[in-house]
Amino acid sequence: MAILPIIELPDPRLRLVSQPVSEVDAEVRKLMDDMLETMYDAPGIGLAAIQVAVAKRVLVIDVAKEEEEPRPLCVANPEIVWSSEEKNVYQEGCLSIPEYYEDVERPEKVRVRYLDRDGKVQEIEADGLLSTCFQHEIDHLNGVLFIDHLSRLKRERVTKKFVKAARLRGDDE
Ligand code: GNR
Ligand code: NI
Repeated sequence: MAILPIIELPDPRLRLVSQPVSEVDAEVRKLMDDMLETMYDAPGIGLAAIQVAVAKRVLVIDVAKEEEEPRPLCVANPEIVWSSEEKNVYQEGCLSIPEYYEDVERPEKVRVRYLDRDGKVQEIEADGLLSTCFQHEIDHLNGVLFIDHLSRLKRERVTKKFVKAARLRGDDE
């Protein structure tokens, strides 16, 4: 297993639409395992493959609390097949936008169909933090970031901050 570097705003790769995997083969399983290790190390509760610069529709999630047994979910080609009319607000953060947190409103519950680590079709109904996390990660697969759900003022403010920080670091030289 390996800890992979996480790309950050304003890296343009975060805006790519990721491609479905044709099957969950050994390469995809290795990606899932490396992503889990990277996510636990960060630490975070979810990670999409594009955050480690791989444009595949693969994500990992573990919303278990620190005192609970780990509950890793390995997910390929997820599809939201139903979402509730009821909405919920959660304060979100993103490993690709470090140290920035804002409230985001999303459907309270979602039903997600996906392929698991064994390539088996699974369907799960998620609520609470798990629902928020699935929606946040599936957004990443479509090049969407949680700041896209905020006002233009907030989004432009945080984007400019990260562009400036990248410039000061000399990222594009
Ligand atoms: O670690 C994470 N925490 C989090 C908190 C609220 C809503 C979504 C998330 S996902 C985030 C990790 C991440 O950036 N995944 O893409
Ligand atoms: Ni994120």
